[in-house]
Amino acid sequence: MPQEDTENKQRFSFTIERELIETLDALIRDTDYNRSMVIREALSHWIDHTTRDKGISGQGLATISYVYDHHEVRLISELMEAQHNFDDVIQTTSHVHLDHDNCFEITIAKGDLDRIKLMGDKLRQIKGISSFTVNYAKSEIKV
Ligand code: NI
Repeated sequence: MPQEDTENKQRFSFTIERELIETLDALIRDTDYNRSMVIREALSHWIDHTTRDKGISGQGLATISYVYDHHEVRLISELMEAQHNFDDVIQTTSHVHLDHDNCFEITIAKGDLDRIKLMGDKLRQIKGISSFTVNYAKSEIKV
C-alpha cells in the first residue's frame, strides 16, 4: 500500500448536516473517491470560483438561484428583506414551486457587480437556503 504524503497535510474536523453526509456517502459508494478526496476537490472548486469572482468589478449581469422551504417564516422574511434592499439591481425573479415544501427561485440582476456580489453574499447567508448558485457576467452595459 502506498505511503500517504502527510507532511503537507493538516487534519481538521467540521460539522456537517447528517443528510448531506449520507448523500455524499451514497454518491461515493462504488467509486474510487473517499470523503477526504471529495472535500479537497469541493474546496478547491470553491477557492477557484471565489478567487475568480473576487476579480470581477464594474458593470455587469448575474443570475442567482437557490432552493428553500416556503414554510420557514423566518427565512421568507429575511429573503423578502434582502430582495427589497437590493431592488436597485434586481431586474426580475422567477419562482417555481418544486414540490409541497420547496421553492426554486432565480434572480437576474444588472448593475454594479460589487453591489450584486454583496446581495449574493446576503442571500447565501440566509439560514435554510440551499443549492445556492451565482454566475457573473461582466458587460459594458450603461446603467
Ligand atoms: Ni413556491
